[in-house]
Amino acid sequence: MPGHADALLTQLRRAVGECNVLTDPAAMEGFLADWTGRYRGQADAVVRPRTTEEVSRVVGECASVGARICVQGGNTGLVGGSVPPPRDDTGQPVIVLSTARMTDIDEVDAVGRCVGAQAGATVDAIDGRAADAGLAFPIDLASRESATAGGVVSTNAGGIRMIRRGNTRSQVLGIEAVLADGRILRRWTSLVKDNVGYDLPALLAGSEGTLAVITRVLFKLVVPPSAATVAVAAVEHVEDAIALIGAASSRGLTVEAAELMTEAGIELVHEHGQRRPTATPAPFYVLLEVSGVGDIETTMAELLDGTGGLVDAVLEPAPARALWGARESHTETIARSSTTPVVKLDISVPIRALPETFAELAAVGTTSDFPCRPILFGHVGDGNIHVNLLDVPEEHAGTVTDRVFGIVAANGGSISAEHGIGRAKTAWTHLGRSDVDLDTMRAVKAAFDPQGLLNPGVIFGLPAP
Ligand code: 2HG
Ligand code: ZN
Repeated sequence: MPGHADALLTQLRRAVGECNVLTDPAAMEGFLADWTGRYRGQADAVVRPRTTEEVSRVVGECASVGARICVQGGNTGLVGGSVPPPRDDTGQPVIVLSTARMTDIDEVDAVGRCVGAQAGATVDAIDGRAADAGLAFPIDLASRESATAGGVVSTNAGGIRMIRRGNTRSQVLGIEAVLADGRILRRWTSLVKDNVGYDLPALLAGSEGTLAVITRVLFKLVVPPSAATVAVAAVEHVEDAIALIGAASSRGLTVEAAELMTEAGIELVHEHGQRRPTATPAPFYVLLEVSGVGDIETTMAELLDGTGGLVDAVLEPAPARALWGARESHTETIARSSTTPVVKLDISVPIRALPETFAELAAVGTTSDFPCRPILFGHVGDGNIHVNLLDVPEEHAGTVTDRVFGIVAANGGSISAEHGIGRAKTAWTHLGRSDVDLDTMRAVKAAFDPQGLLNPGVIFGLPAP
């Protein structure tokens, strides 16, 4: 570590306290590797501020010596965006700025239907606070107990309620963030109409820690549905699942969630202790959570009766945790079942292209020159499929990713639906954005972070050595 890094550490200890600057390799270990085990980086220290002011001091000290900062929330992102780069050719110190101690959640504003939370507050904790006030947090995802406010905003996470409520960006009313020079940017208003200039909170949402360090977020809250029911239909074709979702909307039901799974995924989670959703297996399973007025169970049962390709079905009042459990345990079970780090791709295509794309993606396992087990599942109502490829030999990870993204691009889709680009997909951004678009994004990055200190390598890749 260069000499000026020692001076930096001294300043960081002054800013956040001795015990919140970790330099011991064993203590830092968990902050340097991501949840998937695929991405691992190096850092000189892990710094754990408690307040926005401390973050400001940390970032200011780093800026003064050109130190790089990797921002980390729950570290359960799936694209390597929350761990430092594997190498640093600049010779500058690298720190991980963990928001783990920034967990405060404000009192709910029940009239304005919003709540402020520090970046490290988990989705689950924010939802709990909202529930105490008779409201709900409109963002929900399987990793709710680890995903943080800062993490879901900086990745513009989608999740299981996106079909109903929109993405995370659209739930953000206000934001507080520390800029790359240490100044604090605060847009904090519960006004839903406020058109004074650029929408900077919307820009920071989805910027993956490359533009500023998000420290606090003012989120919208919603009124939860008074009654909801969960159906799982085991069907022959992807088309049948899509038709059922459309039919539910047409009958006046509100679709709260719509998730697709395959027999391969259900069989796997069943082997690991989950209940099979239906007694009879089928190639596909669609989980539909609907709300509405009147007898929604009868309406849903009628819709299931009329569903083409239906093999079996089950209906339970929400929250129907066992039905959701089969869906939500996919990620962890897949991670435990692969002999190599799972190649995790998160794509979306127009709904009309889903059946064809799904078939092409499922065939990647059999058309590859090496054995590989695809398990596909995801937020079918949003056209979003999580392509998980198990047992891919590490040296073939790039080739198989190329193949999947080629299929997605040919079907008019996106190579990153909701997980972001991180470090994982920097080589493929040209498939989703033109040169002009990418140049404009680089210009925005340069305006916010002229020294390139924040999450170097994320979204844009590292400069060639
Ligand atoms: C989900 O929808 C997450 O459960 C994770 O986005 C997806 O593991 C995955 O590929
Ligand atoms: Zn997802």
